[in-house]
Amino acid sequence: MSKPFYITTPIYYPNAAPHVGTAYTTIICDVVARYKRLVGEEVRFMTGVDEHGQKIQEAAEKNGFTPQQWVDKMSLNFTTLWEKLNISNTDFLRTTQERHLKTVREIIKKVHDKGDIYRGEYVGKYSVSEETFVPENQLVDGKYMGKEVIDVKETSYFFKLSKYENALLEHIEKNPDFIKPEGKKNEVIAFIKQGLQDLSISRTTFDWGIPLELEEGHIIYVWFDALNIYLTGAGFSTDTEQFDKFWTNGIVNHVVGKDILRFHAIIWPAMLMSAGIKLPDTIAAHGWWTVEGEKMSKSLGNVVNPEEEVGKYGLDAFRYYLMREATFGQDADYSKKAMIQRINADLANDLGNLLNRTIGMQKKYFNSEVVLNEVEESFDIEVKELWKITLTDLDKHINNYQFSEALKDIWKFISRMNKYIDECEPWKLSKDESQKGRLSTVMYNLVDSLYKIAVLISPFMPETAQKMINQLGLDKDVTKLHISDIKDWKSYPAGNKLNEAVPLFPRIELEEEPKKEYN
Ligand code: MET
Repeated sequence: MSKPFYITTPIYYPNAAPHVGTAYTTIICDVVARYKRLVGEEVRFMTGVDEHGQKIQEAAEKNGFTPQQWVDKMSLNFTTLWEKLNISNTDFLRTTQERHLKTVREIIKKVHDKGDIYRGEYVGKYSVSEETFVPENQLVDGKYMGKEVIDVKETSYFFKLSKYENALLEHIEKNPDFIKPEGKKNEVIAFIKQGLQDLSISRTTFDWGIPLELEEGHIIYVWFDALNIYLTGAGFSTDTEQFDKFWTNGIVNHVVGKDILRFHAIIWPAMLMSAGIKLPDTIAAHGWWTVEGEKMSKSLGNVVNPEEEVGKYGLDAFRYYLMREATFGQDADYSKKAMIQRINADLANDLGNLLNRTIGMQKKYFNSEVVLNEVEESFDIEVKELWKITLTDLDKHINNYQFSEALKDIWKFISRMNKYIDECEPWKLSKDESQKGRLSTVMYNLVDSLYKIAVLISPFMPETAQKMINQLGLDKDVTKLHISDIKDWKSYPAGNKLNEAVPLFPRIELEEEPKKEYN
């Protein structure tokens, strides 16, 4: 029996609307969650928002709201977007929820009881936009990640992060899946080896946060509050049985952007070690999106709005593009031209045509009825072999967060089936009465392969998969299928009838690039 699976997105700061990067992280988790359900695992999938801290308080004030009003309003941008993007999360958490406050209080108590919290003074720089304390050596021209920093001098409680240096290195070394991909893992190791400083975990110069019970006037540093949300989401403060099932005895995966990997791969595991709680199994860090070759930024006005993109290209094309275009862990470029090329070549052409041609021929030759005779030829053996490989490799790819590779392999199979049509030439077979058996075999194989393809793409493109299942005349809910339904050849019920073909993805004409004028 496989273990229960728990996957999390970071909790996003709700002070800005979600952009393509936020959508990407969440879609990654959705694809993995859907895939895990498909292979029969019990899945919890949480996302949410990070509502405390100086950044939120300042934004609220600037906009004339109280912090609570502000986050109540802004967090709706996330819940509505996730619905539009067909995200199958099982929970949506906010750090202002009572169940989370309970978790944080309990964790602080455990860490304090362990002797890992002490009182001191923080003197140094702080980046409000990143909500992080910044050591002098990380400043470039007095700025951190291109943004202003402020001077902070305040009494503060500290967490003994430095104490966990060796334990962290040892854990990373012993658990090769702990940080993915490899390159990012090496960066974390190098960072720890430079030496870790204790972490300031309380602030006193503003009040939008969870009070630290150790001393009046201190609120908990936003990251020391927010990271605990992963425990809250597994039921830490509300449902011990569920927590044991999904956290202690399950598989826990956190997906994060590369900019917040250090918080997750250093601070978070150290907190858990201190509190005596099992560490997550995998922290997977993805890269950033540039837009048409440029850094995405508000000042450049090129921030990609996921909702608009979905309006232009359709939801599943958007999901497909993000997952296909980026090599996990590396930066990728969001470009209109590449998007249109993928839609036309991969979706309309390769996938759409395979479905259309098959349904069309089945109608013409067999009045849409899928008949099974077994008149095999060598091409059939080849495609069946490829099918087996596709299925095994897909599992490896998804477990390694290699979505682009996973899709490439599915598309290799799609292309192989398109080639199969050309090799088998059903239009010729149909002219020869003695080839009727062979013709029905060829057509059956095509239909069966489409059923399989629909199931394999369902984690990536759930709506498209459902449309395919419907056109294939199957009365099934694609989210309820199990991979074993399509594992073997001949999974399509012979004798069944196909429905009418409806194009899945209309082709998009790429407008001419506007010509540059020179004087
Ligand atoms: N709010 C943080 C961010 O968006 C993530 C916190 S995850 C515990 O960068």
